[in-house]
Amino acid sequence: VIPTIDLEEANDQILNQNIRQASEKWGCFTVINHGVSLSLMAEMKKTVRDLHERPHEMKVRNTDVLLGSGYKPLSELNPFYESFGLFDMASPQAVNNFCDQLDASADQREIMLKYAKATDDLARNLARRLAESYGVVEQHFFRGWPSHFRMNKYHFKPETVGKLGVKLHTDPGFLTILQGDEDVGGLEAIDNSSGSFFPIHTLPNTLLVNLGDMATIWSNGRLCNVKHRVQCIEAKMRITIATFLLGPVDRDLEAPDEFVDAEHPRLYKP
Ligand code: AKG
Repeated sequence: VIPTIDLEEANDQILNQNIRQASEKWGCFTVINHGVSLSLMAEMKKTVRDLHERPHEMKVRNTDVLLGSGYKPLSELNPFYESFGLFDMASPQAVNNFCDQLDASADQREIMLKYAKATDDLARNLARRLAESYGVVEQHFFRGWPSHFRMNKYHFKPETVGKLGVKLHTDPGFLTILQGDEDVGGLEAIDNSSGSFFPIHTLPNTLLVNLGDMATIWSNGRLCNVKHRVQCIEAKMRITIATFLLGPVDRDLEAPDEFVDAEHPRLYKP
């Protein structure tokens, strides 16, 4: 149901409006011709799968930079979800540090660096297009905002079918780029207009874009922070990779004046 947007659409205005409409109505959409090559996506998937095979003692070296930003092991609270976390993925030094901790090979390191840059660039490009679509003068409003990388592995088993791998939430940041799992579904989002869940399927060579809480605040309530969750629907291992463009680190986010008028009073006051 959610729109698929071709980022090679030649007319910038049409493209920006498509992004804006999908972001307002659904808070999520898939993109094609997004500039992250099919081979890089596949190599990154394989790298994440391989890094998850590392021994537990090595995985726990992926420690927090900010609270909750590092490795999340399988736990009592969530016995079938584990995830690596890399704070500030736009910094090659942070990516290299992560690779050191996990003894990544030279090839894996190169893939991580390339993929982190490509998806972070894509997230920022989409944020800039949103600003352009509303005529916001400060188009690079996200300058200096960090991005966070999450590499998820779901250990779905016959006994976990019907259970939640990730509970219902909105992403706290501005915008998320997700490389889903083409083989194993389970991601579901809420349709804002009906309140019902719908499944999000992953097609090869596509990426999913989600808008988060920061986008709703920045747009003074116009952009939808889509609610989503992951349900175990079959007993198979599932791997997904998320790039979160977060928000400002040194101040509260305020909607630019372009979003505020008599009909749209300021909703969020820092
Ligand atoms: C998240 O990391 O915020 C997710 O919702 C993960 C989605 C997925 O694994 O499909």
